[in-house]
Amino acid sequence: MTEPRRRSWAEPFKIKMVEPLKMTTREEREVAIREAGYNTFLLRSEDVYIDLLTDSGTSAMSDRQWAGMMLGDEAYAGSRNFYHLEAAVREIYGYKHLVPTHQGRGAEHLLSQTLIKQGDVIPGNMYFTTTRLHQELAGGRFVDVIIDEAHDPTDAHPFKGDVDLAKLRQVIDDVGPERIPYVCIATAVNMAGGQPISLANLHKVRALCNDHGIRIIHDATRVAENAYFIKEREPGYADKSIAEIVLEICGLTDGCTMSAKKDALVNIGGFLALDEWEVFEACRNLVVVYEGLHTYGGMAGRDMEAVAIGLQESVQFDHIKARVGQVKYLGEKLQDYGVPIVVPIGSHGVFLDAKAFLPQLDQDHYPAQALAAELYLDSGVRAMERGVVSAGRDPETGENRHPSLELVRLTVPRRVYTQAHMDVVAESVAEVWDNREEVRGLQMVYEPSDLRFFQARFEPVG
Ligand code: P70
Repeated sequence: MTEPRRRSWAEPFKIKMVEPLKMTTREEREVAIREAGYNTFLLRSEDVYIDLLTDSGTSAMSDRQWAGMMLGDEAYAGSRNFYHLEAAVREIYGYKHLVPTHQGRGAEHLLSQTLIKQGDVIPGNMYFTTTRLHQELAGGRFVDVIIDEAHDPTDAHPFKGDVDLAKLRQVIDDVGPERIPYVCIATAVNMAGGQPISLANLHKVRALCNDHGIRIIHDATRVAENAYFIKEREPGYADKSIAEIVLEICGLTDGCTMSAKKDALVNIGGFLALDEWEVFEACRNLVVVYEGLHTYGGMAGRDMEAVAIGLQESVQFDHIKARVGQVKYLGEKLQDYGVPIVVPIGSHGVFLDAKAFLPQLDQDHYPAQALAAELYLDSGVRAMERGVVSAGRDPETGENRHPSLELVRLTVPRRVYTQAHMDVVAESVAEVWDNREEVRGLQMVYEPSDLRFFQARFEPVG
């Protein structure tokens, strides 16, 4: 018997337009990162070689999406593209009513202001920065009910996005269902490292919420990526299509907030989708105050068309396999170098475990922030801190939150970089890994009040 020959896979597209990248010297990068206050958010993108800050709004649109941009109906009211988008959301996600917004946090804002009252509690499978802030601004308090495994970067649980039902039951018992306007369920949980929730778990969450008459609102930002992991890992789903799995997930929830800048492959856009008429109507009333008319919500007609087409593309198997496959390729390279990363490798990026990478640094010296700056210095690769800076301060005590996950996210934009770019990234991380003992910590010298990670400034300690 001969061994079956290895069969490689490649991207299911070819490249029609290119954007040249600027190369910089280490001396130039030293100046750039100092001027940016050692915060990769404050770098000029011109000074970045491979930009893995985020997968948000950074993906490459398809020729069909670009063609759709030319079909933008820029009427103030009743744009044709709105109806296309509404039809796509109904077909792919199955939610009844659509409120367009300029991006994900616009949807979070409308939903939080509509459903949350002072003193309410919103359980969720790990916080997300903007989501939690909007819950807090509306007078609510977020409570984490994700399984413990999600907080351990070394635990290889296949569904680290799962809800711990005992924790959720406890919150319901403690505060009472009337204080819980909804449970917030994210797919491909971002802050856990792009970790999926299983359908088995979501079915149980639904049953528990049904027992108490509690809604579930879904952060659908990366639902197609979650669906891919379900198809790969969850018994009984191997023969289901990504579209079928996405519909099943959405069918177990009452509505969603969506940043279309991720799964839906556009540079800007988002929406809120809801099954309940009354909640929809209340949000539709608010959208005209904060975003724009209810048939564009801050998006141009052309943007809505690109989202409608991108949603269709997001559930195509070849696309999602290559997308998640490229992240896995990078993650496995890093594992080969012995670099500590969050396992299992996530959906939209590889997350370096900065505590294990830089054990000499106390969390109050911002190891993830320091590591992201060091990586930029080495090669011009831009990553994002996802640790103590991102976690911010507790609004009640004013103290820094100390999350167990202190991570640097190497986020892979969709359809933008080649495997060769991934090789360069992996080699740069390996270089920093080899010289890790020399990396120094940082101190914060400027701290904005909200979402501080975006604009905070740092200096190296002594
Ligand atoms: C990222 C981006 C955005 C996002 C998300 C989930 C699961 C909602 C949103 C908000 C951008 C970002 C946002 C805050 C901090 C850092 C980066 N995530 N839910 O890079 O959507 O950005 O469209 O308002 O991931 O992960 P939007």
